[in-house]
Amino acid sequence: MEKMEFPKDFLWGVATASYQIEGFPLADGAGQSIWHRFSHTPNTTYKGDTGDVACDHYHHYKEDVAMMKELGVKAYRFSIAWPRVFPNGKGKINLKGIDFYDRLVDELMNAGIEPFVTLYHWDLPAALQDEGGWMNRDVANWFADYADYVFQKLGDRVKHWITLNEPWVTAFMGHMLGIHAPGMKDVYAAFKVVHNQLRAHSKAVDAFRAENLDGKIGITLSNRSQSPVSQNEADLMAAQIAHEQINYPLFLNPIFKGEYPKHLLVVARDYFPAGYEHDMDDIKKSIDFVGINYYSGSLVKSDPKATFGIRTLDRGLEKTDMGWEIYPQGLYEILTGVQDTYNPKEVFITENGAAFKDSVITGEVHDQKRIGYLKAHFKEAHKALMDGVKLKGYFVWSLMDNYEWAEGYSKRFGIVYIDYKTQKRTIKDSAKWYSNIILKNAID
Ligand code: IFM
Repeated sequence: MEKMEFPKDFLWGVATASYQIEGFPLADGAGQSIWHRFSHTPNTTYKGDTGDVACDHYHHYKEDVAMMKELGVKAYRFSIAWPRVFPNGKGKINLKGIDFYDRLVDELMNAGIEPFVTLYHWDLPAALQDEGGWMNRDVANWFADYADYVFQKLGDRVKHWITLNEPWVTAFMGHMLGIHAPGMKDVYAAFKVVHNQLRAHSKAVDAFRAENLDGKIGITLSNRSQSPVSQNEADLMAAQIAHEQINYPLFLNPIFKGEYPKHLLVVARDYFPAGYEHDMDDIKKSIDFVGINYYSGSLVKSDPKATFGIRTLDRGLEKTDMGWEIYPQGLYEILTGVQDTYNPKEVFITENGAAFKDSVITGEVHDQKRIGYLKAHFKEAHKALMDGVKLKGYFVWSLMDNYEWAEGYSKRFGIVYIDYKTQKRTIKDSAKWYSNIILKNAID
C-alpha cells in the first residue's frame, strides 16, 4: 500500500483544556469558574464528578511535558483558565495564576514543543456570570482585556493563539440545552451568546494586532458532518440548515463575510439579538488560521416539528463510547468545505480523537480501536491536504484521559491513561503508534 507523507513542517500535536486536566481550580488565589459552580451543583454531572482534582496537571505539568517530549509531539494545545488570571474576570490580577502558565510555556519551549494557547475553553469566571456572562454585551471588552494581558505576558514565546474553543457548545449546550455550564435553557440566550462570542473574538483579535506581536491568531470551531437521508428537497435543506447551525458557517460566515448563514436566518432570524446587524462590520475581520474540531457525523432528515426542522437518524455505523458514530469521511467534507468557502490562510485540526473503554493490563493499554479511529481520520486529512486544503497541523484529543464535562470521568479520550486514584500516567498503545507516525511523518 502507498505511503501517505505529510509536509516537512507539519505540526503533529496533542490537545487538552484547563478545567479538564489541571485540578485545583481555586489554588493560589484563583476565582471560581462557571464549571466549578455547575459541577458542584447536584445532578449536573455524571456521579457528581467535578474538576477539583482531574489529572492534577497543575502539579504534574513538568512530568506531562516530559511525556510529550518522549512521544516526540511537536505542538501542545492547552487553554488558560481565565479565573486563575483574573479571579473576578476583570480588575484585580492574580500573579500566581499567570505564573503557572508562564512556567508551563517555559517548560514547553525547553522541550522544543510549540505552544498553542486557547484563551477560552469554557471556564468563564463565575463573577462575570453574575453579571450575565456571555449574555452581557460588556463581555466582549472583559474578554479582550483579559486576552490582552495574556498576550503581553506570554506573547514573547507563544506564536499561535486561539480566541475561543467551540463557541457553538458554549451557546447551545450551555444556554439552550442546559447540559453544560451555566445550565440555561433559553434559545434566545443561546443566540445572544453566539453573537457576543463573535464580538469578543473580534475585540481580542484587535487587541492582538495592537500589540504588534510576532504570532498568529484564529478560532476553533466544533463540527459534525451533516448528510441528508435522501436527495429530496426538504431533506437536502434540513441537512444544509443543520450544517449552518451546528458547524463552522455559524461563526466563519460572520468572520469572513460579515453575515450569518442565509438558510439559518430563514428559520432562526427571530432568535438573534435585536440590532445584531450593526455589529457585523466589526465582526468581519481577518484571522490567520481556522481551527477545526471533528469527531463524528450525522444523518439528517427534515422534520417540521423538530427544532430548526432537523431530525437526526441512526445510520447504524460503529460508535465510540460517547455514542458518536465513526464517520471519517466527514472530516474531509468539513476541511474541503472550509477551504472552498472561505479560503483561510491556514487550517489546523485542533481536535480529533475518540473515547473508548480502556483498561490497564499488566502495565499496558491495548487501545486498538483508538488506533483504527485515528488512522482512518489521518487518511482523510491527508486526502484533504492533497486536494488543496492548507492544513498545517493535527492535534489529537487528548493527551490524556480527563474530565469530560457533564460525562465526568466516565469517558476516556486520552492516548495516555490516567489512574485517577494514584495520578499514574500509562502510555497507551495509541500513543506509541502516534509517536511512530510523528517520527515517520507518514501513514502507511
Ligand atoms: O472534551 C471535549 C473538549 O473539551 C471540546 N471538544 C470535544 C471534546 C470531546 O467531547
